[in-house]
Amino acid sequence: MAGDPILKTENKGFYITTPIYYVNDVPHIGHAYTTVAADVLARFKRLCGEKVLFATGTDEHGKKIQRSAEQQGITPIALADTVVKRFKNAWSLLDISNDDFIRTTEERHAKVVYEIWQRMKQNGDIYEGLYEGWYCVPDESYWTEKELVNGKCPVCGRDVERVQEQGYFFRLSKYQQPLLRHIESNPGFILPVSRRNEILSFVKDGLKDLSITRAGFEWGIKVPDNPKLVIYVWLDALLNYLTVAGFSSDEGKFGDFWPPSIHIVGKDIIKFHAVYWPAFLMSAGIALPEHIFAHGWWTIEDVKMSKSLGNVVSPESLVNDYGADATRYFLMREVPFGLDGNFSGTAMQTRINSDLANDLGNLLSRATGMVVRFAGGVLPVPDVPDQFDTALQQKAAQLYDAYKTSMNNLEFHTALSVLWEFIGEANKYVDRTKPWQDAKSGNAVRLNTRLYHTIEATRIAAVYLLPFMPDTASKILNAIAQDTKGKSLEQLARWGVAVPSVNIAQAQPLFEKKTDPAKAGPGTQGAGIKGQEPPSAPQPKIASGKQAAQSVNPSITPLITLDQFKTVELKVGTILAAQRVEGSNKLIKLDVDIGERRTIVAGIGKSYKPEELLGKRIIIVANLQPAELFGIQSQGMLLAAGDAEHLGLLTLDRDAANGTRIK
Ligand code: ME8
Repeated sequence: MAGDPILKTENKGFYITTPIYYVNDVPHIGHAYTTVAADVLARFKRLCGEKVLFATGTDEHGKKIQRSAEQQGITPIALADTVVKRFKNAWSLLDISNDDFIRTTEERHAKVVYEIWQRMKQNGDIYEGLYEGWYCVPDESYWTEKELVNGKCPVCGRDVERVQEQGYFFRLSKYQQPLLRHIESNPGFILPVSRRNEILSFVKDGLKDLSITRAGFEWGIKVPDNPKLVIYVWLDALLNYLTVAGFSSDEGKFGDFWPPSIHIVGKDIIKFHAVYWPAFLMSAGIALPEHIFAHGWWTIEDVKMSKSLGNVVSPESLVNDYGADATRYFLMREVPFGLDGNFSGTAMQTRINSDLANDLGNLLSRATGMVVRFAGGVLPVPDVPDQFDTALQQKAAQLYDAYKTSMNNLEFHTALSVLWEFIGEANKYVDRTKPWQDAKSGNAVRLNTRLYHTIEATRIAAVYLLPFMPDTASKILNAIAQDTKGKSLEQLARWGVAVPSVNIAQAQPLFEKKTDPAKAGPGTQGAGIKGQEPPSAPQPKIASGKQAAQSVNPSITPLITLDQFKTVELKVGTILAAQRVEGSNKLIKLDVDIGERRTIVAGIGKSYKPEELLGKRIIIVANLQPAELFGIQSQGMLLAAGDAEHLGLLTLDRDAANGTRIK
């Protein structure tokens, strides 16, 4: 990439944050994504020798948490305490190296909130007033009548509540122009560019003052001098970033780390971070963060993740099924950071088998194996390099710039892709130079150089892997008896750092290949049942977009009566036309005759080519509510069984007219 990278090495510490997650729900793959990305960056910066403060935590106040606790018959703090354990456990399983874990119910945080409230008030930015409008509890956000879509929250589509309450407002409108100027003169402030444009147009449209208190419930930080009101949970939550940095408690730390180098958030909460947060900071006279990066959204097997669909993938199940490092690798490699992603068990399995077990695993295995077989398990001292050796050295030198620039541009997938090109080159080096022939012919000079170069390339690959797969990288370095102590990336990336004459044994395989089709599916949590294991064998499933994720564990599927079954209208149909849905590798749009014409979008694209489907007699659920997939309305779903790549369509073994109802 041309030009300066986004993240620069500066004269201050590198302060990186994730959002603080709500405690009404347990952690899932979405939270894991943000947290792993932040962790990768934090580890990278530490490896570069920078001083890092990396924080995550939990957002524990507000109506949503209070309501969730009430529904479970426990106090909000009891709920928070339980869920915090789940988050901390998930982050420990995923090897997250956070320096702080902030909870907004901590005393240190309340102090900061009070201090900022006073500053904003002194600046004349807080005034009393009546808020009248709508409130979305799941998103903890205010909406005007005009902003609602069909009377629902424009962001999450859920019900909103009418609110009419006396409270306090923040003069957000006063900061419209200063904010606009800041965004315009700092192109890297909001990233990626699509989000920057979105926020620019939002701010240009005008900013209304923001209600910053809520009445009628208890669970929050009380407004100073008016304890009947609690401070709006987003004001409370955003200030966590100040608390962590030691604002008004640890001047030295604050001086070292403020302003934040980067806030990593999901695109769902960019408005809060790129509009409200900087305005609060301007009002309090505090420097603004350098970058706010909003990443994309993950779906599961092309379906939106939701508790009601029972397709929520937990970090625990991912680690259990695939291991921490493979999960971290998949999340960072599969999707360019900033774009939406899709989790699929099959894609995960492919990454493990091809990238990790084959490419990386093979390199370590042959590097150590050759030292054992041809050099008695002692790493030889290299001799003068020939053209093959220097070519490999040059690839390693080029990797340094490409990797570092990608990392500083938050292009994690590119960093991994250039690293894998290098791993590929190292494997090719062995294939081309055939050290076993030198062993056979007794050419010790050449052999020693080849063995050293193969180990050195393996070491360098492991160094670059450290931020992404810390455990695997350490295993590799241990296997080749090399360490990284006290050295920065720049020093470690240099050719020739591997210490010769060390003892090396044949390394154990790093990754087992996954061949179990049952593991190809994501480890979903059963609807409402936390931590339930996924079914151990492929279940019959309904192969249409949104509904595909409803294949649930049989042990949690309740029995139904015949009358209930009869409410499902199953009909015979014939496929008249089929074409792939652009942008999806799984979905096929079908034109089906069931006595009338229906468009059906089905997730069968990995098992069937469109042309194979023409004329097929199929069974469809005809009275399903239409669902929109990739902008196409699907008017029913077809029945199929098997895992994503081996689906079989349910069909008839005797003829029946199109539209015949199945009894
Ligand atoms: O919003 N794909 O907390 P939250 C990718 N407490 N990322 C996802 C995701 C998905 N499907 N689902 C969630 C809050 N995330 C507030 C934040 S910060 C001061 C307060 C990630 O528990 C993503 O990072 O709803 C998103 O922004 C965050 O979880 C929302 O977490």
